[in-house]
Amino acid sequence: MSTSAARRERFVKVFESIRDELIEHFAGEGMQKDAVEWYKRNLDYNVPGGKLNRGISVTDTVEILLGRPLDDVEYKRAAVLGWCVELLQAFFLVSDDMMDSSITRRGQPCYYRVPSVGLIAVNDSFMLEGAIYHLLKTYFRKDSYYVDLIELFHDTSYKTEMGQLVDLITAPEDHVDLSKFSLKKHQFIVIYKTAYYSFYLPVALAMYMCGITAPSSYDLALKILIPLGEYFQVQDDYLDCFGTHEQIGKIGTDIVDNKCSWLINVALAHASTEQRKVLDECYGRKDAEKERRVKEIYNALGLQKRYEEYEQGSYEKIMGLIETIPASGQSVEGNAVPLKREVFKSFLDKIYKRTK
Ligand code: GPP
Ligand code: MG
Ligand code: MG
Ligand code: MG
Repeated sequence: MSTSAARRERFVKVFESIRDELIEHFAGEGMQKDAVEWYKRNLDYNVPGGKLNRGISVTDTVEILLGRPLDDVEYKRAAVLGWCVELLQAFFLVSDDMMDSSITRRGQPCYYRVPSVGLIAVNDSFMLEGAIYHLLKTYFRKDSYYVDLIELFHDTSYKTEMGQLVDLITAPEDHVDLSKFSLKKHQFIVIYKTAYYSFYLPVALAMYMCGITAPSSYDLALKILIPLGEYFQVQDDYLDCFGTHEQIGKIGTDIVDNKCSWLINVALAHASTEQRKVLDECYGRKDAEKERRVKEIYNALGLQKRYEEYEQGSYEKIMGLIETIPASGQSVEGNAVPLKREVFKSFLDKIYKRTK
């Protein structure tokens, strides 16, 4: 397998051609010149600038499942699916940043904060989503699994929106009530808002493309990928507070936004009566000094160390789940190829101990 830098470069090359195809189609609808330019800026600003783990996982998984390098046509199709995941992610992030009142994303101002954009970002986010279905139709219309791909994108988006809803209503701006938080609620939120679209979606897309049809294979993938996604969002919650802006490309807002984050739940479980009082007074307030006092308590409670323990435990748990797959792969009648451990190991390796 090629190096990760080479894989990234090959994947990004495909974005340029997809973007040009989308723009060309857009212009072909008779759209005026400034609208065409607007759409191009939307795509360039919001789609390619991230870590691309989700998108590249589609091409990596197809390669692992087929057990050989992909030819140019196969690679392009797998990469189109990968870019569809990245478009979905861009759609979510543009709108999430408005809902979370975030400041920066991927080292640049959040899209809605670009002066000429503002609330037009709402429509622009819809257009990023629309591009997914346009691409699926262009590239997969004739395939037996075309409807499976569409359904998968629809079902996954719906689940993510359900998670986002609970994330938002558990964090009202005007009313802080920490007794409403729990690790159980946190788990529900992160599975729905992150795990399905970030982990199950890319692998399931690759599985459809490789001729895996048995529902039991999708169940098995889900059983491993949901805990993996949960672990990933706990990392995101941790980095929101303890990651630097240079590392994560964004400024954390979870404390000020009153979010039901992993950190506050662990802090609540270990806080003394006095510390609890400070958390009640300072969490979820638009006040930098209060935010600092919450962080002080996080430090006093040794949350960095507790996180490292969680990280270790998650890794072992997920490796254990991966090893429930036979070493030779899971072979099911009707599937064109077996489901392999390496699919999940390669995904786990991409995120284990990440700092960005
Ligand atoms: C991550 O939450 C979850 C999402 C980005 C999904 C958003 C879903 C929508 C339906 C819009 P987060 O707010 O912790 O992410 P970040 O830390 O990157 O802002
Ligand atoms: Mg959010
Ligand atoms: Mg956010
Ligand atoms: Mg976050």
